[in-house]
Parts: sequence; structure tokens; C-alpha cells
Amino acid sequence: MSTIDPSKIFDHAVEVLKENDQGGYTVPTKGLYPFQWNWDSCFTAIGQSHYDEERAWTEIETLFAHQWPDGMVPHIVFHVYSDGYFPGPDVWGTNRPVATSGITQPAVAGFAVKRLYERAADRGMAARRAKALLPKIEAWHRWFYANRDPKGEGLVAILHPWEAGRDNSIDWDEAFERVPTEGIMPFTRRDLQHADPAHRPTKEQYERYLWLVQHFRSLGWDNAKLHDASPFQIVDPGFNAILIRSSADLADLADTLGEAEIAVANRERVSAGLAALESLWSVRHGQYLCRDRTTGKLVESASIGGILPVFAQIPDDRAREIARTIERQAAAAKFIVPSHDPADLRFESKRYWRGPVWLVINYMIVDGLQARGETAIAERITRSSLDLITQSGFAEYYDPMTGEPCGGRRFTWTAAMVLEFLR
Ligand code: 9WN
Repeated sequence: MSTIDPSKIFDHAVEVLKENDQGGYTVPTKGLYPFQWNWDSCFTAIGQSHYDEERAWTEIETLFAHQWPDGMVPHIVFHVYSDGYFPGPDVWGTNRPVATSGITQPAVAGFAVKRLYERAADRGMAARRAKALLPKIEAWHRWFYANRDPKGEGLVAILHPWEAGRDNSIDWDEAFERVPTEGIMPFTRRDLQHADPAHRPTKEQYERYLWLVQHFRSLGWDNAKLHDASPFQIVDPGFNAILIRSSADLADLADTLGEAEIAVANRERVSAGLAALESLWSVRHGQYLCRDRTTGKLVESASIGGILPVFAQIPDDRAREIARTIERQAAAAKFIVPSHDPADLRFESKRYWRGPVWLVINYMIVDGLQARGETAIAERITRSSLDLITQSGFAEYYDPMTGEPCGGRRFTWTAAMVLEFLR
């Protein structure tokens, strides 16, 4: 039975966005996530641009107001006190003027700012605000390659699963075994007060998440040290593809706004990144795979991270092959695109990033497929995304087999993406 009248989806989405709006930033959802998250905010701004351009720019500016002096943009900004989330500011101990976490998240900002700029009705305001954000996003991109690609391979590593934004993906399982759990502080998870434990990461995974946080904290959050000191270093094709796409978009914007140096630096990163991505292609899976930088081996795990590169300018034949891979998965799942290949025995339809559908991921895939002329499958993904909304509301994520809503409800980035899908 339909829970939302299709003709009312737009209004409902705006209502969800406004309800989670805290003035200068938006929380992902009330209760479960009471702070500002990095990539959530960038997608949120794109949604806000449909009804309030001014507010959309502010969302990204607030995030960048908390950029670290070395260029990193943290994955959480703890604007106001709340003990409703674990791990909170005391656990991170980053000593920032306004508390933040000490790790980052996918670099969506370059892409988002170009999108805001392109569609702006107020051209003067857009030029002014984009120009002010440009050097900040450039500093973040520079930070990535300086700190997460120390050997100049052209691809950056994540040092914590939370950085990829796909917390408990099957991609991390093997490497995560190397992360110890000894010596971690006693802790109480808050997420389980808001969401079904069967839909969330396990206790053991949380212990390892925490061990990494404590380890990085013991190194004073010195980004020059963290990469080499981390037992978890993964080169994720999805994470890199987002950075590559944002670098390309930032370069275009820099050209338009007369910032030639920023344009050149970002174009160089794009060419090096696209060339290096090739080494992650798997013929057997028809998609990209992660590389474990510690062992040098590809990770045998066909997740959404290896499909996401279609969002970047990968070669046409790779994009075509990815479209076919999604079609194959669509034969096994009622709703697409599952965050892990349903044919893999490790697939779990309700457990967070081990199977469920996420609308932000669908959005990036659709954007990439449309750019390649793969319109039939792109439309199918869009339809599937909107069907999930009418059937199950604005959930954090959905079971691809049944469409059941999972995780948090009245979720900001889901609502933001709906406004884009309805465009
Ligand atoms: C940890 C806010 C965030 C998203 C991530 C998603 C989830 C946090 C958590 O929620 O992660 O950062 O506590 O589970 O995995 O992608 O940004 O919506």
C-alpha cells in the first residue's frame, strides 16, 4: 500500500528538509544523527537549491567554516551539545574551536558547488559565493593527495570505514580483521536506541571503529602520520571516483571564474586518477574493486563502491559494462541499485551498507549513466527510487528485495535526492 501520494512527494520532501534544518546546517535526521555530516550536507544543499538558493549556499559554507588548517574537512561538525550520538566530541578529542571528528568523508563539495552555480537564478550571488568556496575546496583536494596518496599513485586511501560513508561494507571485512580491539574504552552505542540492531553494524565492527579513532587520537590527529600508522588503508574506487568527479567540476568552475591555477591542478589530478582507476577494474565482476593498500591485493567484493566510478569520466566501454552489471542485479532485486551484489553469499538485504539501496548512491549513478547515454537503465533506477518513496517514505535506506524502510526515518539526504529525481 502506498504511504505517500505521488503528487505530494515534492511537498513532503521539502517538509522533511525544513524539519531537519537547524538554521545554518541540516541534521541528517532527528534523534539518530544530531550534528552536521559532511557529504550529507553537500547533497542537502543540492536539494535546498530547489526552493531556497541562499540557504543552499549557506549549508556548504557552514561545513567549510570548520575546515582544518591543513585543509581537511571533517566528517562531523558537533555544533551543539548532544549525548544522543556515539562517538561524540569527547571521544574524538580533536581540540578544534568547535568540536569536529578527526576523519573526512567523500569529497562531494566540488560537484555540489558546480551544480548550485549552474542552476543559480541569482548569478551575482552564485559567482561571489562560488569564488569564495573555490580555494577552500581546492585546499581539501590538495590535502587528500598530500596525505592519502603519499607515493603519488593517483588514488587516495581511506583510513577508516566511516570515511567512505559506507560504514560496514563487505569491502572492509578482510582488512578490518587486522584492526585490533584490545584496549578500547568501555562504550555505549546510541544508534541502537533509534534503529533496529539487525539493520546496523555489529558490536565487533563498532569496537574496531573505536580502536582506529583511539589510535589516531593517540597520534594527535596529525595527518602527516596517520596514513602510514593505520592498519586499515583501502583504495576505494567509489571514494576516488567522487573525488575525481569533484576535481573535474572544480576545474570547470575555476576556469569560468578565472582561477587558472586551481583549474590546472585539478585537471592533473583527474588524469592521474582516471589512469590509476584502470588497475582496479575486474573483468570477472564487470565493475571496479577496492585495493587493500597494506597487502597490495584487490578485494574480492562486488559492492556499490565499484559501480560508482560511472560518476567520473571513466572510459565508455567501462561505463557500458557497469550498466550491464546493474541490469543483471536488477533481475535479482525488486528495487535497485543494491549496495552489494545480491549474488554474493555475504549480501544482507537489510544490514546498512551490505545490501540495502541508498538514494544518494542512486543519484550519482543515474547522473553518470545519463551522461553516457545509458538512459533506459538510468530511468529504471530513477523510477525504482521514487517507487521506494511512495511505498516506504523518506527512509535512510531500503531493503532491495521488499522495499521495506530501514534505519532512520524522515531522512534529509533521501528527501534532497527526491527533489533531484523529480526534476
Ligand atoms: C558515521 C549520516 C551518516 C552518513 C554515512 C552513514 C552513517 C555514521 C553512523 O550516517 O554513518 O559517520 O554513525 O552510522 O553510513 O554515510 O554520512 O547520515
